[in-house]
Amino acid sequence: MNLKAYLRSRQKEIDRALDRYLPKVNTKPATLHKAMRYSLFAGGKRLRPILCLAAAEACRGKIANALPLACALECIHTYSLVHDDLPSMDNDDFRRGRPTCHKVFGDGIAVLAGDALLTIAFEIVSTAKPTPRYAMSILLGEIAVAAGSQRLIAGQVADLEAEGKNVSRHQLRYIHENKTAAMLTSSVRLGAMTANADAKELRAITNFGRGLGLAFQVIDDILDVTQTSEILGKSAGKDIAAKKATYPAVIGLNKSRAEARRLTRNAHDALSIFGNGEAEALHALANYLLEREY
Ligand code: GRG
Repeated sequence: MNLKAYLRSRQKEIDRALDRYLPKVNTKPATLHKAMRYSLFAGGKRLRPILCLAAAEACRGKIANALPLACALECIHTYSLVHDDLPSMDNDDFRRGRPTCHKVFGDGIAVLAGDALLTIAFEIVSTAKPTPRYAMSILLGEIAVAAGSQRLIAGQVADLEAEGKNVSRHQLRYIHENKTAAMLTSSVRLGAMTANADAKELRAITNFGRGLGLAFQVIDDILDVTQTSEILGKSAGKDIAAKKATYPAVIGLNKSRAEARRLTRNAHDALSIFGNGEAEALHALANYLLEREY
């Protein structure tokens, strides 16, 4: 498949849908809506929504039915980046190739833009079409748990508390599984749910998401030490500067690369139940994430 064209077309589709879901810039309070849109349309890769749509496709679902979940995932992801960049957290000036939300709108509006992006995600989910196996309560529960105090936020807490400390490989895995892999796993699970996946398909998609989600963060850690800020669109080398718990810091660069390859192989293997090219896009996305440069 032509992955470049596939990614471009999916990104456009997701951007159009996000534009429909978000209040316009001049809607009162205009500063808030401007700030939400500034961060949401800053040029993110749209990985979580694209994975959600690809999982729906693998389970023979309709893209239109997965789009609300895909957009909700991107809103939550963007909120987490806006808050992560705040001076009280990672204190970053640069994200998605431009100044961070708080640098442009101030800390107060950036906090509120993050809050509003998180909240609107649930409003968007409420417009989704449930399927016979997955009621609205299941869809809402899935995304709330992934973004909640025992997953995304738990990972962020553990990450903050690990700064400057020697962490074990076990603790590092806990951080990555929660801070990064949980949302990526839920992205593919939600896509599968909108396609009314059966238990076997959902299990396969979940295992794919876990492998890919962990591999994604190992690669992110590697890129932080091997790439420039210009290519990443965010400040490179921050992990070392902030004494962050990362794979290269704990097991070294070569072993980290081998671990990313091993986890990606596991992700591919999990898809073996799908036939007739159904999971072609998921396979291609896993390879792309392993080879990516930013
Ligand atoms: C504030 C609750 C809260 C959580 C923050 C997202 C996050 C957790 C921290 C940001 C730093 C970091 C390394 C997060 C891990 C996830 C990750 C690699 C995010 C970047 O995702 P990409 O590469 O970004 O998909 P784009 O900009 O392309 O969407």
